[in-house]
Amino acid sequence: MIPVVWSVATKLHRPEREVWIGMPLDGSELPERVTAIEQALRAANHPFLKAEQHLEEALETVHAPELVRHLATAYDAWLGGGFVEHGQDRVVPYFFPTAAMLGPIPATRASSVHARAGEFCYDTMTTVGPGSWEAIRAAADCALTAAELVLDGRATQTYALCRPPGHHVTKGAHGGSCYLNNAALAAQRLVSGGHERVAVIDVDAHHGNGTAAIFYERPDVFYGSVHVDPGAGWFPHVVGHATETGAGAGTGTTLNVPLAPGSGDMPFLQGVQALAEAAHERGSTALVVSLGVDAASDDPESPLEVTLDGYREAGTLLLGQLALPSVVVQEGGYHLPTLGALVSAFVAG
Ligand code: SP5
Ligand code: ZN
Repeated sequence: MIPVVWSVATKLHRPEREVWIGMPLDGSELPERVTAIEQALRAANHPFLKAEQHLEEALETVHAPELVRHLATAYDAWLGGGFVEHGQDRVVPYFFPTAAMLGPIPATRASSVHARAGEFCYDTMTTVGPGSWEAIRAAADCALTAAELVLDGRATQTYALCRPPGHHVTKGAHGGSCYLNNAALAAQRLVSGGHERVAVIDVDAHHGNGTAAIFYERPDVFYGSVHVDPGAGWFPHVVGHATETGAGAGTGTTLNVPLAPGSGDMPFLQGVQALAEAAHERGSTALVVSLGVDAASDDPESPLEVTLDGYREAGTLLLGQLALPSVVVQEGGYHLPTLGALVSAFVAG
């Protein structure tokens, strides 16, 4: 059995639409995801613990204060800006001040929220609405509490039922249905709690570009990910390649295993095994698993075709065989009928 850290507030974020190539599509990262996972883990008799609230400063161990402030205030600013009257009831950026746009000119922060949103959010899918901030905070609280349970010795392995997910969030920008980087917060908490070498292993179908960027130049936190090849046209499109291995003091502490669409269990599990070996070889004393189950064959957001048994075996490799003090952080997984069983199979493994 594994203690499950959760918060009912994670359901308050309701992204009813995500704007993709300019079209408002139905949201995929829904509150019902929490209910589905909760039901499966309760049925399997895992004990449930409520997340403890943390101060906003705890979020700044990983994130720029400006991103935290933006997320905390954007929806109220949107309400005050008249955009609901224009027909948009969620914060959606329309303007992106990219490095290429600015060139050498020092930019100021945009005074209006509809322009400012594009400085902090790098896509149009990841909207902010009523209740989003409460859920974002609650997800971070789940990850931090789960890490603290491990640090206190109250559990050796914990599962944080985080929602919204987090692995696409960098120090200063969010996207990919993510707002704050729950896994990076857990890893940093394990470091500050005394673990000199922490490994983050990411089995979500997508490359966790946010976690990768946060730790890219850090020698103390290894980031390893198995994911659908971004070069084959999949989010996050421009990073997540095997050639990215860290830089500076973090040279050699990043390992990406991109997979071809449709590749199934075998390459996925070989990738997980390679990541577990790398984490072991560098003397990691604690593990964070970014558990996305969107690599599953019935998931609408990825083409990886991993089975339920594949996820169970991945759990055996990472929690059973690597057997480090571990915090499992929920990331993606969008097929509600099988979501709970996939998460349950991983932790059972
Ligand atoms: C945490 C996580 O799994 N984030 C996933 C982010 C990737 N989302 C990309 C969505 C691309 C558009 N999806 C619309 C599908 C239309 N058929
Ligand atoms: Zn994903």
